[in-house]
Amino acid sequence: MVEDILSIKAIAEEEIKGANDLKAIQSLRVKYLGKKGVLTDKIKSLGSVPKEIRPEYGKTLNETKNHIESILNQKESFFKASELESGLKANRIDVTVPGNFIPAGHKHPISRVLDEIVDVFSSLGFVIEEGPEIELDYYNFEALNIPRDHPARDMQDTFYITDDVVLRTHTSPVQVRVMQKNKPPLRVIAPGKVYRCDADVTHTPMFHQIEGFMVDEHISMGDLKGALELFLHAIFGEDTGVRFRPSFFPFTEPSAEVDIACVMCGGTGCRLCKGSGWIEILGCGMINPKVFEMVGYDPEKYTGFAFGMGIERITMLKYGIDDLRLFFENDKRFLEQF
Ligand code: 2NM
Repeated sequence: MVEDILSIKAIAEEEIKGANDLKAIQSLRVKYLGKKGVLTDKIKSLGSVPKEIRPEYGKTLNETKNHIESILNQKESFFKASELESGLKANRIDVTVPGNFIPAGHKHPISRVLDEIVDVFSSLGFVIEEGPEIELDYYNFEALNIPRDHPARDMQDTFYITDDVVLRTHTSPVQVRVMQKNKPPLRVIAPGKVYRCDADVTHTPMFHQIEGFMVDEHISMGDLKGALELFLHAIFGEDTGVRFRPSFFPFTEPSAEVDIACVMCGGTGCRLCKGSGWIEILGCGMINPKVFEMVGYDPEKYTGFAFGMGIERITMLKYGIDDLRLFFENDKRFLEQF
């Protein structure tokens, strides 16, 4: 009987020796040590072994079981280690290979400056409003006190879609729409694309504008000056000279144009400022009472200031860009500098 066990042991050793992968080891483990395994069966039937040989038989059985278990474990850990090693070899990572280059985009300089302008006015409590680029003649002109015979209405300047519909020539119609819908007090900026039938070295048919206005009781020209001086100092530097000159717009009265000290010569006179030392930067004024009447505000009760500027122009002056066309060519060598 003991011989039976020893021959099982010999066969098992032979089979384990011949196993050449993890799977084979696993099925041999089941065959000998599993629930219904060869050695397990023998252990279960230990009770029916004659008493006289039972101690020796049991001892041999137990030693054989431990021995088989131990050589199975040995071989299993050998296969596991070599499997891990070949896996590592196959999936080796070469950390010296250069990474994949993901080209990051750039904010267009126009967007950058627009964001900066919006930040300054936001800090003064202004909110952003937007409106349609295809606009009714009424909002673009009529409600802004620009009569039918005004030069700004010439076919040369305005893209007409029909007699009553135009591509907006400024963002003022946004302000009119806001006033029509809301009561003062109001502080609003309206950024966006505007269109003029004009194209040469210094004009493109589409450009960007930002206009703003503030309406309440007792708003004065002093409020206008304070807000615009703060704004220009924030964009061009605290030491930049600022001056207001009388001007004319149909939608404001009085109206002014605002100059900053020349960004190139600082005021001594050069090619950029044509010797004057000053650069025109924006238009502004106190909103014309006729505009208030048009939107249903009482001009005796409310006053307000408004202003407008071209973003391309501000961007050119701020960054020393001398050619408008650079904004529209999308040459990465240009855009990457901002
Ligand atoms: C400018 C200059 C002066 C302006 C006026 C208005 C409105 F709708 F409130 F009347 N919005 N924008 C304005 C005033 C715009 O641009 C050079």
